[in-house]
Amino acid sequence: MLLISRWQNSAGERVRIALNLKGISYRYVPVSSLEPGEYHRLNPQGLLPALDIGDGRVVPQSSAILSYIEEAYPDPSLLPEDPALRAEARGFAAHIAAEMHALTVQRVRHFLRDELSAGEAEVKRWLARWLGLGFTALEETLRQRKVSSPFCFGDRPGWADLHLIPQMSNARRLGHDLSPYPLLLAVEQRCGRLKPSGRQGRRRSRIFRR
Ligand SMILES: N[C@@H](CCC(=O)N[C@@H](CS)C(=O)NCC(=O)O)C(=O)O
Repeated sequence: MLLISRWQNSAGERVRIALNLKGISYRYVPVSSLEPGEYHRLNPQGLLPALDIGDGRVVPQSSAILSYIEEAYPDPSLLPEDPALRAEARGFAAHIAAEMHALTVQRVRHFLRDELSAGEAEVKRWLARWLGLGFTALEETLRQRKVSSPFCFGDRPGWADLHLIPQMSNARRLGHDLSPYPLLLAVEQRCGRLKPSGRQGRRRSRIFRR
């Protein structure tokens, strides 16, 4: 499989972490290494990442890619066994993808600045609004869990964690203060320490980091 993505692309990071958690080997192809126009031919949506799964098939959208990986390589699962917990993990992740990432991604920031003439302060307010609401909701969700666990929804990192960690790195790069979210920070710290095992471990030093 080929993961076509870009450095510091948080939707791509979700997929990379999922592949690492499942121990699936893949080749990373930086979009910058493709010929001009080639990526749009492969993925008419034009957004990163995309996963080339062979036979000329290219899957766009991290949520679709993650579902494909989970269905094609079910073991180990990225989702909790309990259907209710599964739904909670998916809801947590969807909040990140749809309500935080989609509103703060680079093309939205550029549109605000370049097309709507928003100044630095206004763009900052925009980011603070959507990231602040989002992280507050995520922190509260973890606080309200019926059973607390080292990772978002269990003893192993999975669907929710692989959405959370790249979003936290992304927010930090955008200057958002994460100190009001101790539960999220604790999950991030645990994820950051995880090392891959076996052959994969010799190639990568951490599952959640490059
Ligand atoms: N919903 C998409 C979001 C993809 C997305 O927005 N990717 C960003 C990078 S994180 C991108 O392609 N940006 C390029 C652009 O905005 O033109 C997914 O989850 O894959």
